[in-house]
Amino acid sequence: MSKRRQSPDAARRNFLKSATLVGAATIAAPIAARAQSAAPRVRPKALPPGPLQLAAETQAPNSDPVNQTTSGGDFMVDVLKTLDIDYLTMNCASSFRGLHEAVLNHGNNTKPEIITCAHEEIAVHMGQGYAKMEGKPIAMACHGVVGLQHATMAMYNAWCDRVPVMVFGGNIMEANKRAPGAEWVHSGVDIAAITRDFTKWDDQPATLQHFAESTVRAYKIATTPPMGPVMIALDAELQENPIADPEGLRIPKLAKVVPPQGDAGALAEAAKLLAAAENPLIVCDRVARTPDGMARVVELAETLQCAVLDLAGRMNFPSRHPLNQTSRRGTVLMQADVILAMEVNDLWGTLNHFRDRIVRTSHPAIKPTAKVITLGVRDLYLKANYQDFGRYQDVALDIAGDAQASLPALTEAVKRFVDDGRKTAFAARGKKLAEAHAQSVARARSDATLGWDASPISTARMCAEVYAQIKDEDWSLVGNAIRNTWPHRLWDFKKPHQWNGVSGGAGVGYNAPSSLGAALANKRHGRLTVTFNGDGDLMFVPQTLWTAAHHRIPILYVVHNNRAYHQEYMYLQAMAARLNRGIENTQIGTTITDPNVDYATVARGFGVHGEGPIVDPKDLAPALSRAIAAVKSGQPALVDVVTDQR
Ligand SMILES: Cc1ncc(C[n+]2csc(CCOP(=O)(O)OP(=O)(O)O)c2C)c(N)n1
Ligand SMILES: [Mg+2]
Repeated sequence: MSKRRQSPDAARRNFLKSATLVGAATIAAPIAARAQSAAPRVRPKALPPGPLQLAAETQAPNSDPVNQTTSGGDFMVDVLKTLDIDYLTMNCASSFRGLHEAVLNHGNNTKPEIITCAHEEIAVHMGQGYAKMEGKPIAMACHGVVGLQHATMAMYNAWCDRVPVMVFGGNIMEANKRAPGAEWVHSGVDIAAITRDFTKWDDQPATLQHFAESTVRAYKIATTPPMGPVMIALDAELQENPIADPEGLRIPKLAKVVPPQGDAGALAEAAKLLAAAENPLIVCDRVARTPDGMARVVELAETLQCAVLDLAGRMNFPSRHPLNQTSRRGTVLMQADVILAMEVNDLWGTLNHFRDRIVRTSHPAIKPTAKVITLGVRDLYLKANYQDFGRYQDVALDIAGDAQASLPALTEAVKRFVDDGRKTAFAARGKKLAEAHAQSVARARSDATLGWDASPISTARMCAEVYAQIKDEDWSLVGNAIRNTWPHRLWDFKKPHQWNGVSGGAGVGYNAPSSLGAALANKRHGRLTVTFNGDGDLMFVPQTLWTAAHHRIPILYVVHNNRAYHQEYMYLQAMAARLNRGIENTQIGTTITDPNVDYATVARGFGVHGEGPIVDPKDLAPALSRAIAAVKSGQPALVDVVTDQR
């Protein structure tokens, strides 16, 4: 074990040994006598404990600690430390108690530091939000079988969003080692099986050396574009037992993975098409992996002076950049003669109009002659079962390669095709686009005033009031509520950390915990994290607020409280209207009323500063101001804003 830290925890282990010997000497004594002894290991509770609890509280474990100075978990922590993993989000469980104990006492609860979550879905979603903000994964640990079952929807969101999360699930591989009861029902032959359709890779190491190699491999696979969650099943005995052969263990080195760049010839061909086009269009979705990504998209767009349609899967393009034509989506798609679609998740869905309100119909959103070029890693790793790949779209040139990594070469190639004549034409095009952009911004400002004084409060006013109070801070808007609407139309997004995309799998319950994960990353950088949180989303995972308070993670939750699963409410109304049956009944099963939820009280119950419910728009600014003051002092805060729209 050449790379292992040399027993920084020897003192603890020695203490444990001597404490245990004291305990062992008392084992034969009657319980009553032991309870009176001068220094019981743990004071029993006032209520009569059950036999197992009594044994745990009054007796020392009777075997291992006497001789055991290391655990496999210690080595596992050493492996995690080499991967620079900042946090381990988890809900505690005996199937990974070996790892848990080692993180605390061998690893000193740093790198990783434990973040306690009250649901495994929260733990994975925190990892998803963190990775997109910080550019690297954290670890998540869960109980065998049942904890993993809770984790799965969030793993699916991370998979669809192409985000790396390292998931560790406890298991007891050897049947003869399982205690009757929970240890049997929480063990499996292959616990990762239920996650395999939405992870990039998984393994169940049988030895510590195997653990080291597979964990480093898992990290490498997870962080190589297209990224995704990975899963390691952790045998309990491997974690808990002493390290048999410390000198024989070696932690492999993680080499930095260089993302794949598109073929140079293909990029040159794309450049030629783009440079010659009358109305080239850049469509970007999950392009920016690092802070550099946005600058590279800007450089290409400015070189071409062309329209950019930002699908906002990441922070790809400044919202106020004159070439940003996202608000003119229909127009720029229809005008385009060459379209460069970069890391677009659903290309067909982007290039076609689809209606499902009456009967399902579709028609193209682009000209039949438009040439579509794709650049991305989207299709380099697909799985068959879950249909997250969308309908097949014809394209003229399909370049496999990480868009961010390929952009400098593409931009250089475009520059080679630009002579003075093209430059003049490009400048004229850019000028027209800038004018159209300015008009869009003016229209957004005027649209936002519609129903300005209405109560319940309009979403436009809610967003504008929040922006008015944070715009001079180093803000970061995260989460997926109100995606790509008012904030992107009204706010000045220009820094890489000001947005981190959406859920991926549209699994509700993403917003609250992924935003907290992003806030955990932002905390280190002193940024003010804000999220608009759907009430339906918050009802899935309200206990996220406790984690925010417990770990002192500053974040402003603005609850977009339309007292409904409003999207579904609208779908149901359309369905009833289609059948001419009236919409009177459609609030049944779709609204969150009777009783109305008082989220400010819920927040306070979890130790979070709570404001609201805000019904009158004039009460909003003072409530936000108090909440933001709390956030700036390092606390989480929530403002419940009663709205009536999506
Ligand atoms: C896990 C899960 N359950 C159900 C749905 C269906 N669904 C889609 S949007 C939505 C409403 C979410 O409510 P809220 O967060 O309040 O957003 P709103 O539509 O009201 O803006 C639901 C239930 C889903 N996408 N994911
Ligand atoms: Mg709602």
